[in-house]
Amino acid sequence: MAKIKSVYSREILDSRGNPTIETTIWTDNNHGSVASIPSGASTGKLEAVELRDGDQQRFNGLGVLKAVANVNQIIAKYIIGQDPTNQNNIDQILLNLDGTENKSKLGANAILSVSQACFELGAACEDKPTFEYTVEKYGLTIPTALHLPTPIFNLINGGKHGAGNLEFQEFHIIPSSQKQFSEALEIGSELYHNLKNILIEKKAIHSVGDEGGFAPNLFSNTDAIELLVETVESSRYKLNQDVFIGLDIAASELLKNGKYKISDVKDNLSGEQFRDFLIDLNRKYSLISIEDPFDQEDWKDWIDLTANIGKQLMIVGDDLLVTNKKRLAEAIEKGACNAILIKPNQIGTISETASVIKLAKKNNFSIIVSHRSGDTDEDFLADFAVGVGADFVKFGAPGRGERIAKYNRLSFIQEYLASKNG
Ligand code: 2PG
Ligand code: MG
Repeated sequence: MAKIKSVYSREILDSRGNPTIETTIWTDNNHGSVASIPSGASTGKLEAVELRDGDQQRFNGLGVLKAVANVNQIIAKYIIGQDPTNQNNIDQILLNLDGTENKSKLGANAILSVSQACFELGAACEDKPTFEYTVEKYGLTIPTALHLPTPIFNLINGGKHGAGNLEFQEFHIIPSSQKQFSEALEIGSELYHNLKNILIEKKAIHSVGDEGGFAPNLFSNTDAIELLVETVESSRYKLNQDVFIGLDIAASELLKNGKYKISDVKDNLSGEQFRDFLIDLNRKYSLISIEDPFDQEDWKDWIDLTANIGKQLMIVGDDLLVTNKKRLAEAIEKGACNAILIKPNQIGTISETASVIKLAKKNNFSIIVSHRSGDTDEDFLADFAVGVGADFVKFGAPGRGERIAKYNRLSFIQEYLASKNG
């Protein structure tokens, strides 16, 4: 059995140019792994704590030297000597060392960097690609080249990720799940470039936002949806057959004094009025998913919307569920949504993430494994998504290196599986 010989963390930069943590772990038989941790901008209130230094003299307070020191000076000595293939044991050590409900003592960024690096190291020690190791560890699926997670491409970035005048955070193009991954990627890339040309023709801004999608200067969220419709219609694909439209409203960011404020309508909307607005949008565009349609505490409207149209499309809990088993159990009991966004850094360990996925699957929730708006060139999530049998992955636009790293890894996995099966 290989044993962990060294654990070393350092501060690196993420795709927004902000500091984040990277941890490298070696075994005594010279296997190594490196894990870096992403960071959100529209974060759920109940996410595990991302530890930042708050020292305004460095990186505007965003430094992560405390998290780095927590790994190097506190966590490392308990992890050294452990078996990297015993993930439950590793994660239990991390949970015990932290001892808080929300990982505020050591920081979820510090904890996950170790949990994830150990996980990848376990795969290396067993001489397996990480996705195969995930399958073996959690037994949640048997992947094939034909049934990889369907990519959700974020082609227009609004909200906190965009230029400022679109309130909805993400406007998605989602290829049909009938398509193989390679074809889905081709569709995403072609539509991304078509959209750019349309924006240029309209003399709209076509620079990109945090997740690689365009961040244009439009008048309303409906205008952005119309642009996606036009993009698909000008292509060789058929809307609502080859590709579908989805949204991440990130509605917790929209609520002002109990009302939802959007540029599509003059008056601020109550929860019920906003629900009717979304039902109308769905009637008009046959959406495939709406993520975070309401504020994270607005259970009533979540329940109403799911009762109304939950049979027709995915109602996805992100800020509502924060990859947290207790929140998910509450949502299941209340019938508040039917799909879950999975972000390991919302909860802080790989074991806890896997157990949330298990509960969601048991209750027939659709599983969407997701990046963060501040991310790194890390491709771990592609393997993890395949290994847990996610239905979808949300890795941003087919543009910007940190998004492409994950899509390219999926395409490698597709080829690898195809060559093995045939
Ligand atoms: C989201 C995510 C990722 P952030 O809301 O779904 O797209 O954004 O990482 O800023 O929370
Ligand atoms: Mg979201």
